Amino acid sequence: MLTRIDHIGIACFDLDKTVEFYRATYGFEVFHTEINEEQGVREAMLKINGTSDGGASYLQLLEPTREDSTVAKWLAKNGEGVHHIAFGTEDVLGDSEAIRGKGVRVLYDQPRTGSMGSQITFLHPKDCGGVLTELVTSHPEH
Ligand code: CMX
Ligand code: CO
Repeated sequence: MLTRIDHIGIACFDLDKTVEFYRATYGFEVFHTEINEEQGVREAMLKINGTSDGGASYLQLLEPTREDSTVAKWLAKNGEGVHHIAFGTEDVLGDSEAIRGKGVRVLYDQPRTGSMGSQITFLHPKDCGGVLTELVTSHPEH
């Protein structure tokens, strides 16, 4: 069951500059940074709220690490902006399989590693009204 907004993914050309915008404008601080080579991104997670069941919500700021990454391709076409939304679930594989059964393309057969040790998959934006949609099962610590 999808129970919350896990994060909103925002693509940018310059991660440090974008982090500074969110700090100076809203007071959001960086909770975590990492490079995900498989996804081709350097990212900063800004924690917006925490909840008692461990299901926090974040902004995920994304800068491409290589020319052929999906985010680089998207930035070249669209410029900076909202790239995807992500719903949280305790069972990313089970929920994605159920959604696949409704005729929505799921991009991965098995969940892959996302931010902070989470397990993630994506739904094709063309089957979701133009919204690239990620499903996330957080690492138990987050
Ligand atoms: N939101 C909405 N539509 C999108 C999109 C996005 N983020 N990315 C691509 N599209 C649309 C394009 O506009 C295009 O539409 P048109 O045919 O009408 O022009 C269509 O989808 C195909 O786009 P494309 O540029 O040819 O891109 P690809 O098909 O090569 O890749 C996708 C699209 C969704 C398969 C790819 O972006 C993907 O695999 N995404 C999942 C992984 C990812 O995004 N990783 C980065 C984030 C990591 C994280 O969150 O941790
Ligand atoms: Co994401």
